[in-house]
Amino acid sequence: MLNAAFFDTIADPAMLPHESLAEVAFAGRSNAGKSSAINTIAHHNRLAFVSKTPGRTQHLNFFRVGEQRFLVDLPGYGYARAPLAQQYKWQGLIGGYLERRAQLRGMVLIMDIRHPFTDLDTNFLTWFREAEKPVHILLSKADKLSRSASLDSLRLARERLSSLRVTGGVQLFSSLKRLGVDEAEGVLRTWLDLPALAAKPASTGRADASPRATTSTTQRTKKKPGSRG
Ligand SMILES: Nc1nc2c(ncn2[C@@H]2O[C@H](COP(=O)(O)OP(=O)(O)OP(=O)(O)O)[C@@H](O)[C@H]2O)c(=O)[nH]1
Ligand SMILES: [Mg+2]
Repeated sequence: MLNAAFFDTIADPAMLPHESLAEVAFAGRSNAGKSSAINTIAHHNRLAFVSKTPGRTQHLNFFRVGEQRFLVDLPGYGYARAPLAQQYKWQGLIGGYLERRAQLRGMVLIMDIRHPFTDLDTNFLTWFREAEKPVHILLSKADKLSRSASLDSLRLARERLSSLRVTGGVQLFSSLKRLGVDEAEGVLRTWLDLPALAAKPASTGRADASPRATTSTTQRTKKKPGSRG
């Protein structure tokens, strides 16, 4: 399990945390489910701010998930009612961050499974290609479609990605049903050099604990009452 703790809210690129060694950004259209996905993957309620009002996440919100490791909740793009000045600010802050942040290991792009690959998503993906960093797509709110419609959408998304010449994974995801959580967590752990998820007992999957792991998830499980940390 990935345990996240809120770390900081950043509105100015000069204030990005220096102590970060590795981070993964969550991007996507406004209201796509970015904050919900972070909460679900990080096993936390109300960690990242979820809202029915699009455009609520306005800054870069950093969540610490391990020693010097962070998830970054980005403001959504494409909220039509956002003032133009705010949209430009978005481009400046987020664009600069995604382009220049050396610690950024990859981007998780959230797309509502009912409206994937809008022009904005496509432009954003082709723009991010220049960064030469991996992308992992969550087709979110998969609970809104039947299983077979979801699988069709997954297949189409894979085709779409390869036609855009973007190397990246795609998966189904639902915060509501907790669908695809382990798969997404596995990607984050790999990108952040965190220890791999323990294989489930009945699974035949590889059980290789990452030899490069620098932190241990067991490290902070035994907390003395009253102790901090
Ligand atoms: N049915 C369903 N609804 C979801 C799911 N994930 C998020 N939602 C809903 O979608 C809305 C937006 O979710 P957020 O997580 O705040 O979306 P966001 O992408 O962070 O939005 P901004 O910060 O405004 O860009 C909320 O009403 C959520 O409850 C899901 O898996 N299934
Ligand atoms: Mg949000």
